[in-house]
Amino acid sequence: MINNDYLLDSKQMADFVADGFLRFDELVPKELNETAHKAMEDRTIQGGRAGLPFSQIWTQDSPMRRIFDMPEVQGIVHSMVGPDPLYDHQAIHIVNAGNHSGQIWHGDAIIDTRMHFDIQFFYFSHDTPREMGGTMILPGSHYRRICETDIARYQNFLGQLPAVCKAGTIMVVHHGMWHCAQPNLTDQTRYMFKLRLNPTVRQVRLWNTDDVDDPSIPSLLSKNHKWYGNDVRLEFVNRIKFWRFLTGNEQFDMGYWLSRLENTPDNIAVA
Ligand SMILES: O=C(O)CCC(=O)C(=O)O
Ligand SMILES: [Fe+2]
Repeated sequence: MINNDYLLDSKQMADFVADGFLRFDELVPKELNETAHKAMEDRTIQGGRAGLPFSQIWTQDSPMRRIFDMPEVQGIVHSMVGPDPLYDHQAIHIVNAGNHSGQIWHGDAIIDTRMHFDIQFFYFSHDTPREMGGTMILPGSHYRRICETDIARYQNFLGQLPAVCKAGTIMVVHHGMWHCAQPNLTDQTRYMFKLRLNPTVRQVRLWNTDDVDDPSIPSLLSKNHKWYGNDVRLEFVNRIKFWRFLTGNEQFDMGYWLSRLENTPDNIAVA
């Protein structure tokens, strides 16, 4: 049973709903980062078959098992995809030293319009300064469901965010997030460990909901990432729908955005 102290809170979930990601700086301790980094260099990290219970994937002594068994990481997993998620896939993403070209912008899937969502962890075992890249993400892109490289013609977006970070940083992103690897101008190989998990339970109120009625939630859900121009109202509606899905509160609105669209009276006027 997960300790409530490690679950995410409603403000963090609201940020995830608006931005499509959460970032936890220097979460993993130094010794584990070094062990994981070495295992990535030596290619000794085993994977597993897609669709198996996540708990069955790594042996107890695997550095990845040790990292993902940390109560802080378990808390993130539980809050997003529940107690017994499925393993989807993992990848050790490498950008070679002196690789001056970046990856094209993409999503990691075909068009996937589920309200239910998978999560992808990006784990950085070593310091990742800007000249080493740091996976670029586009906050707020997760509702624009694309097929893989549909967006590849774009080079840069207003508000794009490189994961420039210290060793031990973990990001968790919604499966719809647009992202791409960056050039590595250093003389060191850049590693990023990615793990995708699927839920096995309805994703409703899996986090610590003590603060679910916090007055700051509507403003957290009202962020404007600006790259979508004047379409922020569309994003409000997407977020309200997702917040309703996550909380089970079918009445939730901020302002009158979704309620207006739902106003389709059936009663016939009588004289
Ligand atoms: O290496 C990275 O930073 C991202 C890689 C990636 O997103 C991919 O290959 O799908
Ligand atoms: Fe990717």
